[in-house]
Amino acid sequence: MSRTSRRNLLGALAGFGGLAVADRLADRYGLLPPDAGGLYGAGHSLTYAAQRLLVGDSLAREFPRHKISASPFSTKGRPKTAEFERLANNGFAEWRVAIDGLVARPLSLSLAELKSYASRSQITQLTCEEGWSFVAEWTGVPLAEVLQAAGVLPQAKYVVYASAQRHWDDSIDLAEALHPQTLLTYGMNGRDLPLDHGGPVRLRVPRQLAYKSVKFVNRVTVTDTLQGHPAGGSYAWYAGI
Ligand SMILES: Nc1nc2c(c(=O)[nH]1)N[C@H]1C(S)=C(S)[C@@H](COP(=O)(O)O)O[C@H]1N2
Ligand SMILES: [Mo]
Repeated sequence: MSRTSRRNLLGALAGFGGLAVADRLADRYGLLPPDAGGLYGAGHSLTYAAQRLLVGDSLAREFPRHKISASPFSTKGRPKTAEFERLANNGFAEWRVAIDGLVARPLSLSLAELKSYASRSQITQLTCEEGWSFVAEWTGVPLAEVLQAAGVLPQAKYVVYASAQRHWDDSIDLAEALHPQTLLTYGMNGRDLPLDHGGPVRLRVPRQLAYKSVKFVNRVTVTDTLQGHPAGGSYAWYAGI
Protein backbone atom coordinates (compact mmCIF):
# COMPACT_ATOMS: atom_id res chain seq x y z
CA MET A 1 0.00 0.00 0.00
CA SER A 2 1.32 3.46 -0.85
CA ARG A 3 2.00 6.03 1.84
CA THR A 4 -0.91 8.16 0.65
CA SER A 5 -3.49 5.40 0.54
CA ARG A 6 -2.34 4.27 3.97
CA ARG A 7 -2.82 7.79 5.33
CA ASN A 8 -6.22 8.01 3.64
CA LEU A 9 -7.31 4.72 5.14
CA LEU A 10 -6.13 5.67 8.62
CA GLY A 11 -7.87 9.02 8.27
CA ALA A 12 -11.06 7.32 7.26
CA LEU A 13 -10.85 4.86 10.14
CA ALA A 14 -10.28 7.67 12.63
CA GLY A 15 -12.62 10.22 11.04
CA PHE A 16 -15.76 8.23 10.42
CA GLY A 17 -15.21 5.51 12.96
CA GLY A 18 -18.16 3.63 11.51
CA LEU A 19 -17.86 -0.13 11.35
CA ALA A 20 -19.45 -0.21 7.90
CA VAL A 21 -16.86 2.24 6.59
CA ALA A 22 -13.98 0.33 8.15
CA ASP A 23 -15.40 -2.87 6.78
CA ARG A 24 -15.59 -1.49 3.22
CA LEU A 25 -12.05 -0.12 3.42
CA ALA A 26 -10.70 -3.31 4.91
CA ASP A 27 -12.33 -5.22 2.10
CA ARG A 28 -10.88 -2.90 -0.52
CA TYR A 29 -7.37 -3.25 0.85
CA GLY A 30 -7.56 -7.00 1.31
CA LEU A 31 -7.52 -6.78 5.09
CA LEU A 32 -10.51 -8.94 5.87
CA PRO A 33 -9.88 -11.67 8.41
CA PRO A 34 -11.35 -15.06 7.55
CA ASP A 35 -14.05 -14.76 10.21
CA ALA A 36 -15.42 -11.55 8.64
CA GLY A 37 -19.11 -11.59 7.90
CA GLY A 38 -21.86 -12.91 10.11
CA LEU A 39 -23.08 -11.23 13.25
CA TYR A 40 -19.69 -10.12 14.61
CA GLY A 41 -17.96 -9.71 11.26
CA ALA A 42 -17.78 -5.94 11.06
CA GLY A 43 -16.18 -5.60 14.48
CA HIS A 44 -13.56 -8.23 13.77
CA SER A 45 -12.70 -6.58 10.47
CA LEU A 46 -12.16 -3.21 12.11
CA THR A 47 -9.75 -4.70 14.64
CA TYR A 48 -7.80 -6.67 12.06
CA ALA A 49 -7.53 -3.81 9.56
CA ALA A 50 -6.67 -1.21 12.18
CA GLN A 51 -4.10 -3.41 13.96
CA ARG A 52 -2.43 -4.62 10.78
CA LEU A 53 -2.05 -1.02 9.56
CA LEU A 54 -1.09 0.63 12.83
CA VAL A 55 1.02 -2.14 14.31
CA GLY A 56 2.53 -3.57 11.13
CA ASP A 57 5.59 -5.61 11.97
CA SER A 58 6.06 -4.20 15.46
CA LEU A 59 7.40 -6.33 18.29
CA ALA A 60 5.51 -7.60 21.30
CA ARG A 61 6.90 -6.01 24.46
CA GLU A 62 9.79 -7.88 26.02
CA PHE A 63 10.42 -7.54 29.76
CA PRO A 64 13.48 -7.44 32.00
CA ARG A 65 14.23 -10.64 33.93
CA HIS A 66 12.97 -9.31 37.28
CA LYS A 67 9.45 -9.02 35.82
CA ILE A 68 9.15 -12.81 35.39
CA SER A 69 6.09 -13.94 37.38
CA ALA A 70 6.86 -16.00 40.48
CA SER A 71 3.79 -18.22 40.15
CA PRO A 72 2.41 -18.24 36.62
CA PHE A 73 -1.27 -19.09 36.19
CA SER A 74 -2.21 -22.08 34.11
CA THR A 75 -5.36 -23.52 32.63
CA LYS A 76 -3.75 -26.90 33.39
CA GLY A 77 -5.81 -29.30 31.26
CA ARG A 78 -3.89 -31.78 29.14
CA PRO A 79 -4.77 -34.19 26.34
CA LYS A 80 -6.77 -37.07 27.78
CA THR A 81 -5.61 -39.75 25.37
CA ALA A 82 -3.72 -42.99 25.87
CA GLU A 83 -1.31 -41.87 23.15
CA PHE A 84 -0.42 -38.66 25.00
CA GLU A 85 0.12 -40.60 28.24
CA ARG A 86 2.37 -43.03 26.40
CA LEU A 87 4.45 -40.23 24.88
CA ALA A 88 4.66 -38.40 28.23
CA ASN A 89 5.76 -41.56 30.08
CA ASN A 90 8.56 -41.87 27.55
CA GLY A 91 9.80 -38.32 28.19
CA PHE A 92 8.38 -37.25 24.82
CA ALA A 93 11.32 -38.94 23.07
CA GLU A 94 8.85 -39.93 20.33
CA TRP A 95 7.04 -36.57 20.10
CA ARG A 96 7.01 -35.23 16.56
CA VAL A 97 6.02 -31.90 15.08
CA ALA A 98 4.99 -32.31 11.45
CA ILE A 99 5.51 -29.39 9.08
CA ASP A 100 3.39 -30.01 6.00
CA GLY A 101 0.93 -28.55 3.52
CA LEU A 102 2.18 -26.00 0.98
CA VAL A 103 5.89 -26.67 1.54
CA ALA A 104 8.56 -28.04 -0.78
CA ARG A 105 9.99 -30.44 1.83
CA PRO A 106 7.57 -31.72 4.51
CA LEU A 107 9.33 -32.29 7.85
CA SER A 108 8.68 -34.44 10.91
CA LEU A 109 10.76 -33.01 13.73
CA SER A 110 11.61 -34.71 17.01
CA LEU A 111 12.28 -32.55 20.08
CA ALA A 112 16.01 -33.11 19.57
CA GLU A 113 15.73 -31.93 15.98
CA LEU A 114 13.71 -28.86 17.02
CA LYS A 115 16.42 -28.06 19.56
CA SER A 116 19.11 -28.32 16.88
CA TYR A 117 17.80 -25.14 15.24
CA ALA A 118 19.15 -21.81 16.51
CA SER A 119 17.00 -20.95 19.53
CA ARG A 120 15.59 -17.67 20.73
CA SER A 121 14.57 -16.76 24.28
CA GLN A 122 12.20 -13.91 25.01
CA ILE A 123 10.51 -12.64 28.14
CA THR A 124 6.93 -11.83 27.17
CA GLN A 125 3.51 -11.62 28.75
CA LEU A 126 0.87 -14.25 28.15
CA THR A 127 -2.50 -12.53 28.34
CA CYS A 128 -5.74 -14.45 28.74
CA GLU A 129 -8.92 -12.93 27.31
CA GLU A 130 -10.44 -13.39 30.78
CA GLY A 131 -8.21 -10.70 32.24
CA TRP A 132 -5.28 -12.48 33.88
CA SER A 133 -1.73 -12.63 32.62
CA PHE A 134 1.80 -13.64 33.54
CA VAL A 135 5.30 -12.93 32.33
CA ALA A 136 7.69 -15.78 31.52
CA GLU A 137 10.83 -16.46 29.57
CA TRP A 138 10.02 -18.63 26.56
CA THR A 139 12.66 -20.54 24.64
CA GLY A 140 12.23 -22.13 21.26
CA VAL A 141 12.88 -21.95 17.57
CA PRO A 142 11.33 -19.16 15.51
CA LEU A 143 8.57 -20.76 13.43
CA ALA A 144 10.05 -18.81 10.48
CA GLU A 145 13.26 -20.88 10.70
CA VAL A 146 11.40 -24.17 10.50
CA LEU A 147 9.14 -22.91 7.71
CA GLN A 148 12.16 -21.76 5.80
CA ALA A 149 13.76 -25.20 6.15
CA ALA A 150 10.57 -26.76 4.81
CA GLY A 151 10.38 -24.26 1.93
CA VAL A 152 7.09 -22.35 1.98
CA LEU A 153 5.48 -22.30 -1.48
CA PRO A 154 4.53 -18.92 -3.01
CA GLN A 155 0.76 -19.42 -2.78
CA ALA A 156 0.88 -19.81 1.03
CA LYS A 157 -1.36 -17.45 3.04
CA TYR A 158 -2.00 -19.09 6.42
CA VAL A 159 -0.50 -21.48 8.91
CA VAL A 160 -2.82 -23.90 10.70
CA TYR A 161 -1.52 -25.55 13.86
CA ALA A 162 -2.87 -28.62 15.59
CA SER A 163 -2.83 -29.61 19.25
CA ALA A 164 -2.80 -33.12 20.68
CA GLN A 165 -5.64 -31.72 22.81
CA ARG A 166 -9.01 -31.67 21.12
CA HIS A 167 -10.70 -28.41 20.08
CA TRP A 168 -7.59 -26.23 20.28
CA ASP A 169 -6.40 -26.23 16.66
CA ASP A 170 -6.02 -22.68 15.40
CA SER A 171 -4.42 -20.62 12.64
CA ILE A 172 -2.59 -17.36 11.93
CA ASP A 173 -1.74 -15.51 8.75
CA LEU A 174 1.67 -15.95 7.15
CA ALA A 175 2.90 -12.54 8.38
CA GLU A 176 2.30 -13.58 11.99
CA ALA A 177 3.80 -17.01 11.34
CA LEU A 178 7.01 -15.47 9.97
CA HIS A 179 7.21 -12.81 12.70
CA PRO A 180 10.51 -13.17 14.62
CA GLN A 181 8.74 -13.49 18.00
CA THR A 182 6.45 -16.34 16.91
CA LEU A 183 8.19 -19.37 18.41
CA LEU A 184 7.76 -23.10 18.60
CA THR A 185 8.65 -23.18 22.30
CA TYR A 186 10.02 -26.11 24.27
CA GLY A 187 11.42 -24.22 27.26
CA MET A 188 10.03 -21.91 29.94
CA ASN A 189 12.00 -20.03 32.60
CA GLY A 190 15.15 -22.00 31.81
CA ARG A 191 13.62 -25.48 32.09
CA ASP A 192 11.73 -27.85 29.81
CA LEU A 193 8.27 -26.44 29.10
CA PRO A 194 6.04 -27.90 31.85
CA LEU A 195 3.00 -29.94 30.82
CA ASP A 196 0.73 -27.41 32.54
CA HIS A 197 2.01 -24.79 30.13
CA GLY A 198 1.73 -26.95 27.02
CA GLY A 199 4.89 -29.08 27.02
CA PRO A 200 6.58 -30.55 25.19
CA VAL A 201 5.90 -27.97 22.41
CA ARG A 202 3.74 -24.88 22.35
CA LEU A 203 3.37 -22.26 19.64
CA ARG A 204 3.89 -18.87 21.29
CA VAL A 205 2.25 -16.00 19.40
CA PRO A 206 3.08 -13.16 21.79
CA ARG A 207 1.42 -10.38 19.79
CA GLN A 208 -1.99 -12.01 20.20
CA LEU A 209 -4.14 -13.14 23.13
CA ALA A 210 -3.15 -16.34 24.94
CA TYR A 211 -5.70 -18.58 23.23
CA LYS A 212 -3.66 -18.26 20.02
CA SER A 213 -0.65 -19.74 21.92
CA VAL A 214 -1.77 -23.33 21.53
CA LYS A 215 -0.31 -26.00 23.81
CA PHE A 216 0.79 -29.55 22.86
CA VAL A 217 1.41 -28.64 19.21
CA ASN A 218 2.24 -31.58 16.97
CA ARG A 219 1.47 -30.34 13.49
CA VAL A 220 1.91 -27.12 11.52
CA THR A 221 0.26 -26.97 8.10
CA VAL A 222 0.83 -24.24 5.53
CA THR A 223 -2.31 -23.43 3.50
CA ASP A 224 -3.73 -20.90 1.05
CA THR A 225 -7.22 -21.07 2.59
CA LEU A 226 -8.87 -21.64 5.95
CA GLN A 227 -11.83 -23.39 4.36
CA GLY A 228 -12.33 -26.62 6.25
CA HIS A 229 -9.92 -25.60 9.01
CA PRO A 230 -10.90 -24.54 12.51
CA ALA A 231 -10.14 -20.91 13.20
CA GLY A 232 -10.31 -20.16 16.88
CA GLY A 233 -13.66 -21.75 17.68
CA SER A 234 -15.87 -19.18 19.37
CA TYR A 235 -13.02 -16.69 19.83
CA ALA A 236 -12.11 -14.00 17.31
CA TRP A 237 -9.60 -15.33 14.77
CA TYR A 238 -7.42 -12.23 15.06
CA ALA A 239 -6.54 -11.53 18.69
CA GLY A 240 -3.95 -8.72 18.48
CA ILE A 241 -3.02 -6.99 21.73
N1 LIG B 1 -4.04 -26.97 23.81
C1 LIG B 1 -4.48 -25.92 24.52
N2 LIG B 1 -3.95 -24.69 24.27
C2 LIG B 1 -4.38 -23.62 24.98
C3 LIG B 1 -5.42 -23.73 25.93
C4 LIG B 1 -5.92 -25.05 26.20
O1 LIG B 1 -6.77 -25.26 27.07
N3 LIG B 1 -5.43 -26.10 25.46
N4 LIG B 1 -5.91 -22.61 26.58
C5 LIG B 1 -5.64 -21.32 25.95
C6 LIG B 1 -5.97 -20.21 26.81
S1 LIG B 1 -7.57 -19.62 26.74
C7 LIG B 1 -5.06 -19.64 27.64
S2 LIG B 1 -5.43 -18.31 28.61
C8 LIG B 1 -3.68 -20.17 27.69
C9 LIG B 1 -3.31 -20.60 29.10
O2 LIG B 1 -1.94 -20.84 29.13
P1 LIG B 1 -1.26 -21.35 30.46
O3 LIG B 1 -1.95 -22.62 30.88
O4 LIG B 1 0.19 -21.52 30.15
O5 LIG B 1 -1.48 -20.27 31.49
O6 LIG B 1 -3.45 -21.28 26.80
C10 LIG B 1 -4.16 -21.25 25.59
N5 LIG B 1 -3.80 -22.39 24.78
MO1 LIG C 1 -7.56 -17.71 27.94
